[in-house]
Amino acid sequence: DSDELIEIQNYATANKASINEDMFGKYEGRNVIFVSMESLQSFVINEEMNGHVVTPFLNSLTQDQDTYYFSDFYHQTGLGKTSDSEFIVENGFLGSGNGAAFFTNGENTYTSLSQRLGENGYYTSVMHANNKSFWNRDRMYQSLNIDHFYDVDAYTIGEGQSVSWGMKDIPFFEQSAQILGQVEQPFATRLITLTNHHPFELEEQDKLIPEYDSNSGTLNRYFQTVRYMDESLKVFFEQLKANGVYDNSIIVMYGDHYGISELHHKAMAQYLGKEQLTAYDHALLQSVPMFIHIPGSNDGKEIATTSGQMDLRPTILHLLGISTASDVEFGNDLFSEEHPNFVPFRDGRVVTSDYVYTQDVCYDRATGEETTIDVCAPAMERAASVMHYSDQIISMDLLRFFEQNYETSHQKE
Ligand code: GP9
Ligand code: MN
Repeated sequence: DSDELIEIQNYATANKASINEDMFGKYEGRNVIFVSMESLQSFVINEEMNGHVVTPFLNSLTQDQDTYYFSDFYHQTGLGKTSDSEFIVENGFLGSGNGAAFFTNGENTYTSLSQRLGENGYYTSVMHANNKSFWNRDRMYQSLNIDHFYDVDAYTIGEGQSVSWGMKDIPFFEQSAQILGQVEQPFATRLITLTNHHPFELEEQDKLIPEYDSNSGTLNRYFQTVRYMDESLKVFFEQLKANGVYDNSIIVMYGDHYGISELHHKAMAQYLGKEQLTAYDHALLQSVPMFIHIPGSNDGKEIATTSGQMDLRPTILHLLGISTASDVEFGNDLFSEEHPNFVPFRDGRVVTSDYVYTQDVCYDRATGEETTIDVCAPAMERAASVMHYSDQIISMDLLRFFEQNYETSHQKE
């Protein structure tokens, strides 16, 4: 046993929001389809670029009767980019502060979302048309107890179906849906898109809107590749409906991390119609869209809870009726009345419903103006604990102790 783990487990348990009784287990037995939307940020949602709608399909979901749209949701990734977002969603705590945990700690023991789903009868997988060793995924997915990785070898990339980093999103979703129509149910999977990745390149026939007109080619092309990805998501939904998987599934979609870095601040300011961007603006620009689409739920709405990728693990497990009460995780159920409206970023920044803490300054979100640091202090302290404990779990491989206890207690039952 480990004293460090006991302390962390106590902290995690003491900071867990209560469950929402009405939502817990409401969708027990449904398949879960996560879609990691490459580099997608919230600033394009329900907006136009020079008169062109950028995300028509996702915009329709923000108004959809079967979709919960989370409009103040943030990525929490660091240097590990896509892999960090996977790490956070799987584990419910932050990735490493000085590298990609997928590389540095790919052989640790984890109590992942996929593992919990597997214990509850789910067939778990990841679908991503890239080489299996990119981000050390092949090794890490074993540690996360993911049953199968549909990597590039699971796909047939025909003439004209590849651009830039690899397989285009539309054929990727078409072939993925075909596979999902055949695997045993219930399944849980994560599809990772690729086309909307820097340097944001497309072939002519896939450009559905023109480029933007700033001095940043990166931002200019970004709108086009986002528009293409949006189209691919629409195709995916159609395919899932056609093969019968749709009705018995929950589809969770989230942006993995920012696509436009602070290097492009001038062009971003132009697009947003601002003179210049401040540290406060840059923090809020880390918002990524998140949707929980539940066919037949008929309860869809916008939810403005201030939340982040860490919150997905408990939220989804609870919808399926799987308890996380004893799990070491720091996210909170997004349907809980007690959600803390708090997001720690991996670099020390903190966003709450009321405040933003960045670069040693505390801002009031009601005015966007600087305010006294005291009002940010409780959130800063909480963020420091989450960062510190996440680092400890990773660097000392602490969940190997948790897993021993968990297995013993389950054998006794
Ligand atoms: C690569 C894809 C992109 O497989 O996940 O990785 P990123 O550069 O966004 O971390
Ligand atoms: Mn990515």
